[in-house]
Amino acid sequence: VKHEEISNELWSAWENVKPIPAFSGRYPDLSVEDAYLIQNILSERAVASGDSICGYKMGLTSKAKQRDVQVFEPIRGFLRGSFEIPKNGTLDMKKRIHPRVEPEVAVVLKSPLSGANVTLREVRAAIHSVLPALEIVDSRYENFSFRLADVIADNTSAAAFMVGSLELPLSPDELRLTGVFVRKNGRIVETGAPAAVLGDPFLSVLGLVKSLATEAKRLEAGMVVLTGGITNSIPLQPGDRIEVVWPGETLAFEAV
Ligand code: 0L1
Ligand code: MG
Repeated sequence: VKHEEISNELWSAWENVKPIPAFSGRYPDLSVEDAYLIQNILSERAVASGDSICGYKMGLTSKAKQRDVQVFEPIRGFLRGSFEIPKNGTLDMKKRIHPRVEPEVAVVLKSPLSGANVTLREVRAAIHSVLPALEIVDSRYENFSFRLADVIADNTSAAAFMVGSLELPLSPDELRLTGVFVRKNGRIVETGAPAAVLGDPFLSVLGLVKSLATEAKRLEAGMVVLTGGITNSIPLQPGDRIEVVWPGETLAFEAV
């Protein structure tokens, strides 16, 4: 498979805000391994262009998201420093193809995590804080239509994210049942709780560390991890105002 060629097409789709057909149609034997190689080329290119890798994201860790896109396996992508949007900021729709927003739990690390044999206890000990977050996904594929290898190659549709500052419970039992809802233009459109994320968002971090270990990579202190969409993602149009409401903190932005 032509890794360079596919990564070039994805990079151009991103830069030119122009969707492309999924690759699995053209390359039926595109594997998950190929897809992560393509994703790595994109991350190297992002760094070469002056951006940083500030963390990672897990995708498709909830049943809601899996059903939404008909892909039934958790996947990993990288977060670029330039992806972060400030609280109460705006999302520039001219730079987006067909963006959607989803509520997530973010984890910030105080110490590195690595290795295929990492334990949940080690994950908990490495966590600095658990924070409310939202992710903007924006598939580079036409009609948000793709298969597993396509979406991995496309850096799991990663496009932007926002992280709050009010810490959520560190105790897994409490965190699981801390509710969140999403308001779009004043009306509640989705409700959920972190239990939707593999039953425990820290398991998402565990899976991420194991997945990175297959490439001899690790999570560094200070990195942000998005653990995966809790609910279905919500399509955005210019003029939409989104509020992701957690107990004690609301993350809001306006699509312009
Ligand atoms: O949870 C996620 O971030 C999913 C990423 C891939 C699927 C999508 O584009 O919604
Ligand atoms: Mg997500």
